Formats: sequence, structure tokens, C-alpha cells
Amino acid sequence: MRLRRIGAVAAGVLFGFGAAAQGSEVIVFGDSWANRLSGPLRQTIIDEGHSDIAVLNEGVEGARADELASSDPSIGLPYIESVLNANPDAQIAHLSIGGNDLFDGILFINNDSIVNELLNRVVGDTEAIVRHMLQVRPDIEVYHSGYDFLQPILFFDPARVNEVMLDLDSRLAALADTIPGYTYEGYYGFAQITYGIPDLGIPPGDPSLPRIDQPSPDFTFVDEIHYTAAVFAVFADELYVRYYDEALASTECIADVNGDGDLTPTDFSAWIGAYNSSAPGCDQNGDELCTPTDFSAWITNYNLGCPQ
Ligand SMILES: [Ca+2]
Ligand SMILES: [Ca+2]
Repeated sequence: MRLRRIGAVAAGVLFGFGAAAQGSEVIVFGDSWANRLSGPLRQTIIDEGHSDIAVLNEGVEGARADELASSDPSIGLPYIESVLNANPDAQIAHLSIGGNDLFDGILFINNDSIVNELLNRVVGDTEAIVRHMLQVRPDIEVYHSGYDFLQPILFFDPARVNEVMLDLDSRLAALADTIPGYTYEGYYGFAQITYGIPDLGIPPGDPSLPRIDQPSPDFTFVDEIHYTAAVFAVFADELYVRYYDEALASTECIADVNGDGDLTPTDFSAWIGAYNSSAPGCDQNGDELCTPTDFSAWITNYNLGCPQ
């Protein structure tokens, strides 16, 4: 359907000016997974129409949970606190941590008592990090993404490595149940389900997946513990579907059509432009259609203002 073009018409809109955005809305803390998922996550969030949501990458390659939970001003709790305070618009603190702690103990992976002690310590450190974040900024949500099955080399049995990681996964899920504002989600089996296991003749999405006795498919990893850049991009889309889509909807400023984070008169001409090109910003009443009724809906949304 071709829409009738309209020009800029005078409208009885009371224009106000929104406050300028301060800092990033999403801050990614943690390890190399945090570091490597940040860029793709930012791109996915833009692609999904949230170009006003900035993602700050605070991921540090090799970072451990005990380092983030420490009083070290360069990486520990005081540092996390300073970053949160410097970004008053932050709505989500995204956390990826604990993998390096486990990796450092991999030589003892068959010793149940050492593994149990290590998992307890990682969960305790994670709790300290999360509680500190929520104490500094009770208004934010902490989203903790877990890992996928790794690509262990040498003599390590993938089934045992997966077992230990799934043990951590269930302990973190249990921890999240006890802390309001903290959400944990593991992604174990994501690469297997998405790409299949070609070496075993298992296609993507096969009902036998995930196979907890198998590593992630070798071509999805660049080394033992990291996806390739291409797979991190697909992983970011999955993070969006599972978490960010809904999390960002509650903070969405739909009348901010040009997506600069402010509600200003320029959004009116941006809406006209969106209408004329049937761009996503046109649909202001959420019926998934771009019609003239969206004009009065934009005025309503504008006057409602945006969440700060
Ligand atoms: Ca705007
Ligand atoms: Ca509409």
C-alpha cells in the first residue's frame, strides 16, 4: 500500500524540552565475554530501533569474580561504584563473570571438593558484586548472562567441563531468585542448537540438542573459551530476544522519533519523515501500521513525555 504523503502541518502541540541524556543506558561489566559481546550488543540494539540507547563496555579480558568483588580501585567494587555514579542514566548493568575463576581451577576439575569450594567462592563473589551494584543504584536492573559450552583442549573431558559449568549455572539461577533486581540467564547449548553439530551429523535445532556431553561446535569458537566475532553477533541477537527487547520496551521513548534521547520539536519533523517513508518511527499507536491516525498518537505520546 502506498501512503499519501503529507507535509509539515501546523499542530497544536505544546513543545517542551527533555533533559539531555547523561552517560550510557547500558553498562557491560566483567570479563572477556563482556568485552566481546558489548560491540555486537550495541549494534543489535541500534538495529532494533533503539539508537538512543548507549552501551558502555567495561569488560576486561581475563577479569575474575574475585577481582570485581575486591576493594581494588582499578577493577573492584569502588571502580564499579564510580562507573555507575558517572552514568546516572544507566538502566541496566550487564554482568558476565566467573569463567576465568573456573578456568584457573581447571587442573583440579576432577576433584569434587575443590570444584565445590571454587563454585561457592564464585557465587559468593558474584553476590557481593550484584548487591553492591544494587546498593549504589537501587533503580537499575542487573542482568547477568552466563556462558555457552566451551571448547576444552588437551585432556579435559568436555562432558565434565560442561557438568561443572552447568553446576555454576544452577547455583547462579538460585542466587538470582533471592535478589530482587538481579536476573541471571545461562546460554548453555546456544551454539549447538543454532549451528548443529556437523561432526556428528546433527542439524541446527535438532530435538537431541543441547548435548551436554559435547562441546560447542568447533567452528563457532576462536579458541577454547570465546565465540568467533560472527557468533558473538548472533549471540547479541539472542540476548536481545531473551532480555533486552522487554527490558528496553519499558524505558522506550516512542515520541523521540529521531532517537537522540531528547524530546524536542525536531521529533515532529522526524515523525513526518518517518510517515512519508513508512519508517518504524511512524507507528505511534503500536498497531504495526503506519497511518494518519499515528499523527494524533504522536502528539499524545509527545505530551506524555518520556521516562527519565
Ligand atoms: Ca528526539
Ligand atoms: Ca499505527
